[in-house]
Amino acid sequence: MSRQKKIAEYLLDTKAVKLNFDEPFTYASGIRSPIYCDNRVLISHPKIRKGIAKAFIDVIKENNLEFDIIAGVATSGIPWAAFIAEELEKPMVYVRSKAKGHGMTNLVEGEFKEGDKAIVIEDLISTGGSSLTAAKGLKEAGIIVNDLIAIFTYQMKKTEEGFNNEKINLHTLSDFSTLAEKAVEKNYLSAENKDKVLEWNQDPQNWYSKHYQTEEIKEPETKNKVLLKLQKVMKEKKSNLCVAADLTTTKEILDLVEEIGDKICLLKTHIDIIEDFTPEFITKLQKLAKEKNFMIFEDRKFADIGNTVKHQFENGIYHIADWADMVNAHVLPGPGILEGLKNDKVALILLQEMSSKGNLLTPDYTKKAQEMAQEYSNYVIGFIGLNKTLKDPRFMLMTPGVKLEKGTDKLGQQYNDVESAIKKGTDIIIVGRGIYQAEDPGAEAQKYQELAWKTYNK
Ligand code: 5IU
Repeated sequence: MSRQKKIAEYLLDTKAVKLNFDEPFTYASGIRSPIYCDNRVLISHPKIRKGIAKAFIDVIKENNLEFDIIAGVATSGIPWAAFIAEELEKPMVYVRSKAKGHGMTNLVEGEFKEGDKAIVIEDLISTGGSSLTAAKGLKEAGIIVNDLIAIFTYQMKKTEEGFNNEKINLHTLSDFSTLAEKAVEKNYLSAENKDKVLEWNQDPQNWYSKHYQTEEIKEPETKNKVLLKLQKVMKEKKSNLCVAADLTTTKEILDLVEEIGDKICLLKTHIDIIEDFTPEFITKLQKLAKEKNFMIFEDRKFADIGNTVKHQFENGIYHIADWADMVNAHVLPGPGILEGLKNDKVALILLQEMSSKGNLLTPDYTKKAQEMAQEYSNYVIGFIGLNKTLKDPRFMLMTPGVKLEKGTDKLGQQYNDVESAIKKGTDIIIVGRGIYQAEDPGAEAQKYQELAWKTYNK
């Protein structure tokens, strides 16, 4: 068996790499993929570990690679570099793909001389970005880098280009296409799905929608009135921007709305975070909504049994059903929650996905939420989510976790930029801190509005 196949077999046997076309994996970025890779498990299997270390050494010997030191990329490349350096009785260093945030900022740990030649050892190449950053770090430290060896590569288009630009030879012990072949041999993957799986690395962003689009549903004869109004407002104002007004006093919210009201189609509220709520606030907000032509979405995320949510929706201090144009709900409790929230004036938005790290909304859950929406399409007009996996004109997709630039916050929020959010099929972007924390929220809202509308209508 070829080395590439042998290593692919190791990866499949240890489940370091899994392939699944029927139920693709969801990455933290929201990208759906038929391949999931976590090579870190390999170090726990002594025999396989030995086989992989030997394969690394074979590559070094077969290619007559010249080197003085073995450099592991932190953290996953380090054990492999250690096994190799130990076997070859050579010095080892490791290199971070980013400098430490504070204090000593050594990129390269271990001893070396300027002009030393290093072979860089890595466990996985996805785009190659972090490996190349590490290689550049070594070069900046005066180390010569001509070769990098990794266990596995996704064989993305970008990868080759990046390595060529840096003039580094990339050697890999196995790769995506060999793994797919091996997976077919081992009946982990059907032959007919193999080609579809292999298309993934060509265009990861759009792969899922290409292969999993549910059938497109024709324009319905009647639509929910709230949905019709929302679509009308969007067209009139050329805006698919929803601002999340997560401020805690009525004055701050009303001031913000004065500034951004013209730019939005929808204002999202969290009524229960307001410290000085009074019914007059609602009157003022509704007046502004009328003047500035936007709708109000109370992000209440109902999640209880029908009887309880009915009270939470209609009664209590906030009487949400009297003023919101739409509210949202989790489908976790089952259809009873939608029964409890049925209302001819206030439309429902269901959570199909969330933007927060580690959330438990699996692809299967998403599908169930969509099925429930279709069953209750008189009342449900859309989803909160990141990917348009259901194309049905009765529903709009609204995406939170959007900023001008990608990033995260300290509490698990994961931001997409405006363009990627819309490319994933969203109809409305929801922006909170990106706008209300800006120095000039009005001007900032206008930026988001223009960019989102332009991208949406491309
Ligand atoms: N929100 C999310 N992610 C979700 C859901 C709701 O961020 O998955 I469901 C809400 C939380 C907040 C707003 O009110 O959207 C995003 O605010 P920032 O843009 O400030 O992160």
